[in-house]
Amino acid sequence: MNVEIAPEIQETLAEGGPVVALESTLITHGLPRPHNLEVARGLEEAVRAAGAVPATIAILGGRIKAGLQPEELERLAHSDFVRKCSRRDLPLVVAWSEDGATTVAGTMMVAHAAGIQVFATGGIGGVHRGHPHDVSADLMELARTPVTVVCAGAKAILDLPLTLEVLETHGVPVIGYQAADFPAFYSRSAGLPVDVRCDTPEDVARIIRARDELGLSAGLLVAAPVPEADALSREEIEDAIEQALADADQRGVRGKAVTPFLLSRVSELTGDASRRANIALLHNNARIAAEIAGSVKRKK
Ligand code: PSU
Ligand code: MN
Repeated sequence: MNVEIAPEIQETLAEGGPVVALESTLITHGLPRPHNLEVARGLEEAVRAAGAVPATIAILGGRIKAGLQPEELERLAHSDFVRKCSRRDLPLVVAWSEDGATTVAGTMMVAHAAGIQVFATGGIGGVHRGHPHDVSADLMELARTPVTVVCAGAKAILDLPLTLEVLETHGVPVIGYQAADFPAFYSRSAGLPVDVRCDTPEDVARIIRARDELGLSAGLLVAAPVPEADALSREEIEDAIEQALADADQRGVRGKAVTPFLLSRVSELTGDASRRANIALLHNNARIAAEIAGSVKRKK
């Protein structure tokens, strides 16, 4: 895969310095304007503040990029014509010279091709509730691409027990970051255990190195709960989720449109509180990913 890597990122990688990949679907399909651009910029700053270089990943005019110029980030945030790109969609945007925003799966592919080992996002895709055959390509990508993804779990719009089962089947270790339970995005616990708890970036770096020494090709999922101050309770969010799921079924929303529909409906129904939680967990994950990237590089 031919990736256009921004000069600052190229230099950092060449020196063996820490780089953190950031996804772009959350900018185009995950958050409403104008918060999307603010958050995209804020996450880049959060990565820098924690000592790493951010690499926001997207496709512009069919060119796959790691690291965007400020005007490129603005173009994505303002446009209505950006294709949501998972593994399946990449050849389509490239062939058609379109703009594309990468999901967790798409971002992992590009990050790996660029030599970036750590990636921060909000929530991964998973198995959809009531639609167990709608399984996000994010899970399959975690099965095959050795990138460490820092997230706040998966949103409770998904079937979290089935999501963890699929990760287990595909050999993806799930690490709780300073937590023994898998988080549920807006809330700190899904009431499901993780495979191992890590309390420091060094702990995670040890697992990354062991995975590499064993020659395993799966990714790692690092799940960090949303910071306490901005967390919502399961009960607070559950009614909105039930409503959003019913609306999606009633309107016949299918395929790649399901996740963006549910995200925007839940956010409409819950307002500021869910958006605050979303932004807080994104910043938290960006910082943790930068610390892990630093730790992986230091021990080499
Ligand atoms: N979860 C969120 N916010 C998001 C997404 C998931 O809380 O923006 C996006 C991510 O880019 C993720 C994608 O990779 O949705 C999953 O979509 P799908 O279910 O179509 O695979
Ligand atoms: Mn889906």
